[in-house]
Amino acid sequence: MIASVALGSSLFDGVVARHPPSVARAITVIESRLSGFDELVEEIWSAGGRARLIGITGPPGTGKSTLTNALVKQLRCRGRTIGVVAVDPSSALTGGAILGDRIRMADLNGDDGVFVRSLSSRGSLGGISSATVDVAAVLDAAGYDDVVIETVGAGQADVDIVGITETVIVVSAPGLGDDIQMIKAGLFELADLHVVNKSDRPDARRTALQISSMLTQLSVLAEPSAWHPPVIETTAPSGTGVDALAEAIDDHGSWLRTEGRLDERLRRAASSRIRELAKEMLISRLHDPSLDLGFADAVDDVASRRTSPHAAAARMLGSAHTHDREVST
Ligand SMILES: Nc1nc2c(ncn2[C@@H]2O[C@H](COP(=O)(O)OP(=O)(O)OP(=O)(O)O)[C@@H](O)[C@H]2O)c(=O)[nH]1
Ligand SMILES: [Mg+2]
Repeated sequence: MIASVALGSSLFDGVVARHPPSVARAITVIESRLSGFDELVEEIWSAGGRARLIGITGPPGTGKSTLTNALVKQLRCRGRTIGVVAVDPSSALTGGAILGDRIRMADLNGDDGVFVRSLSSRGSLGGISSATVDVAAVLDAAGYDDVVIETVGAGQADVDIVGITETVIVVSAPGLGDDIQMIKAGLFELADLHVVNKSDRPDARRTALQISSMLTQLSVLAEPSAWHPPVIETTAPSGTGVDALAEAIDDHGSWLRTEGRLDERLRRAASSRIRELAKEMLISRLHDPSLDLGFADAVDDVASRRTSPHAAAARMLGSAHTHDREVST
């Protein structure tokens, strides 16, 4: 116990000193819930809150990783330090995509103002969205000015991650169906900034115009002081348009602050995080064989129609709750 506290403290000192091995180790401790986790996570949380969290999402293959790379370089030129969390959705399928991301990120290697961490969709306790948020919190505590989180726009995980970021960039690219994919995934309305990447392709302008016209339609319904998401065209490999993207991120940040909207975002982030973690904890308790929640009895009662599944589930939650109180006192 004492050793794990000491481990947590010294590790934390390393994190706030932005010592890369300590940052990497802290991420592992948090991701895998290793010894020292509880103390570390408290320290990390109280030290954080200064970084600008930027989310980059969008349908697969639109160029998010390439754009992240270009944006990081652009932000570095502006004198900012950056932590990157890249969630690789396809690694579970191909095993090779992470390597692809690493290669593209390779030109950032050797710069101690940049720290890149890839997470695969599997292998993280508590799920990918939870791991991503925790990694972002470590990078924030480590004092990186910006923390860029790249996820694929395909599911709830993205919505959760979007919920914690200050500025959400939704990346699309020209090509049949990309805009439809974005709408299907519920990403369109989440965007603070729209990027149409691959603007070197001939149909890029048309995609940008489509997005602009959808935004114009939506803006009719918006409140007068609402933020109007700009549409920025980029070519990520050459960095074309990425300076305009960096400007737009600044503009959105200024808008949040002058309009007093930042607090609203922080509260939204806090509530989504607490709900998510409470759900995780509840689920892990329900599956914990060392807790006697009366599951076997409940199965008997429900199967023989003595109890409805509703009442049985409620009873189990009740006992999970009681048990929790016993443990904590
Ligand atoms: N022509 C062109 N190709 C691009 C551009 N940006 C990225 N690409 C290419 O598009 C492909 C996908 O790029 P990624 O950056 O991996 O896209 P992604 O959105 O991160 O992909 P996932 O993470 O798998 O969803 C790669 O072959 C890139 O080289 C661009 O601006 N123009
Ligand atoms: Mg990618």
